[in-house]
Amino acid sequence: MITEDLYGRYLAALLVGDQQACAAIVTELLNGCIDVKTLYTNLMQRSMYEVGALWEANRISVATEHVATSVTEGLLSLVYPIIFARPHLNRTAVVSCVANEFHELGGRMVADIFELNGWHGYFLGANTSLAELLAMIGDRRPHLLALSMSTQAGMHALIAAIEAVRRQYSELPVLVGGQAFRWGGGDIVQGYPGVQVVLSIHELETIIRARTTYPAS
Ligand code: B12
Repeated sequence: MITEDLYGRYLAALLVGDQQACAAIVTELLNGCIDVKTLYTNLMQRSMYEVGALWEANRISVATEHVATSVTEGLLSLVYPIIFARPHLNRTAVVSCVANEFHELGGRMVADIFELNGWHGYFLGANTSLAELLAMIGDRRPHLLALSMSTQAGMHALIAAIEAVRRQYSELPVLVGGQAFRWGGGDIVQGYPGVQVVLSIHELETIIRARTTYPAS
């Protein structure tokens, strides 16, 4: 369980870039069998949002924010033994940020949630060009496409991606999410057929499970 005290200790360690202290806290939570979605949202996402607010208020430097991001990215590897142990069920998702979107932590977590649920979650990372995205879809023929957007400045690129995907892969369901939608814009993309705005990885997991065929036991 993530108590306020534990969260406070984690944030303090993150802000000074003490990855050993952060790793010890994450390991303790994983040993206590914390749900990965809870770990991602209530510890990592929450602390990175707080890092962003501190940076915006000029209370920490850009360098401190970069270190916190780098430490958080490294901590995801502690979850991978759990992810790698999950059997795969022959379902595939392509997960990507659109062109000019450099925030990649959320997208990586989304790919992990697919993997945790037995899907192959291919994460293309930050700033993926539309041509590369379309080529990967053609290559992997995913059952779902998930696009992540953190700033509303990315809306043009997102719309361009949705329109191109709709033209070339008319049946491919597209999920879009990320904190850009906290500030609106969901109605714009929701108007496209087969496109759904998904606001959290908890909601995402419900969608994944509804689209998974489990082997008879
Ligand atoms: C780290 C960071 C950066 C790093 C990113 C590095 C990296 N490797 O990712 C760098 C330095 C590149 C960066 C750059 C910029 N940033 Co920045 N950044 C952040 C920061 C501090 C943390 C981002 C993060 O990792 N969050 C944690 C993740 C886990 O949360 P998340 O992305 O929301 O993802 C979760 C959910 O949204 C969901 N999710 C995400 N995607 C999807 C997709 C689907 C399909 C689903 C279902 C769910 C889902 O799942 C995740 C887990 O729950 C945020 C602060 C914040 N509030 O997040 C600012 C923030 C996002 N940045 C901001 C800004 C302004 C910028 C810059 C414009 C700054 C500048 N002047 O250059 C540039 C833009 C660059 C670009 N073109 O993309 C603003 C955006 C404000 C706005 N209204 O748009 C923020 C909010 C900071 C702030 N408070 O002002 N940034």
